[in-house]
Amino acid sequence: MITAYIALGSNLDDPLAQVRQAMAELERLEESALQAASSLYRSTPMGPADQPDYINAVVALQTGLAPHALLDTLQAIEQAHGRQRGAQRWGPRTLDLDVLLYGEETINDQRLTIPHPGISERAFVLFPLQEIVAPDFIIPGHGSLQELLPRVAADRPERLPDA
Ligand code: A4P
Ligand code: MG
Repeated sequence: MITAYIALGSNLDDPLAQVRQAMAELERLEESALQAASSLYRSTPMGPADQPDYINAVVALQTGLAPHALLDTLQAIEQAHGRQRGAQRWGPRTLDLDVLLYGEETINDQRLTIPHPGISERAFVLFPLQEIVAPDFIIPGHGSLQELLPRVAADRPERLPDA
């Protein structure tokens, strides 16, 4: 089993419910066990500003699924949430599930880039991640979380109270 970190994001059709339900679905994922889940966060959109705020979270998943099988499964969940892939880069979406990390593996092929290319610059990823990893956590190729967090502190997302 490998520990994979998954980022969840939604800004359409009741984003809080989308993310909560997606977490419940990740809990039931085949060959996998949910190890930890962050709080939910509200964040301002990265990309086009004329879209609703996002709800974001990060989970740690122990999984026996290979990276591409994991991506297939995550994309099936996105589809079940009515995800429509629009033409606009970084446009609004009902549910986005990104593989942030897959153990210590580095992958660069047509379908997968791991670590996720945006991981080290996104406050809406780093703050939730901080909640569920050890203080000395290293993102392979990017450095320690403690080093990265201050650089995105200006964009700190709002942590929502536990439901
Ligand atoms: N792909 C490659 N690597 C990965 C990976 N590590 N995890 C490929 C998941 N997918 C990966 O993804 C496009 C293709 O990326 C997939 O087919 C897969 O093979 P997509 O989900 O269809 O499109 P996307 O998510 O719109 O693309 P992109 O550019 O990855 O968008 P991002 O980076 O996910 O950004 N603002 C806030 N505040 N919070 C957000 O969560 N999210 C986005 C989307 C924009 N602004 C945001 C947020
Ligand atoms: Mg995506």
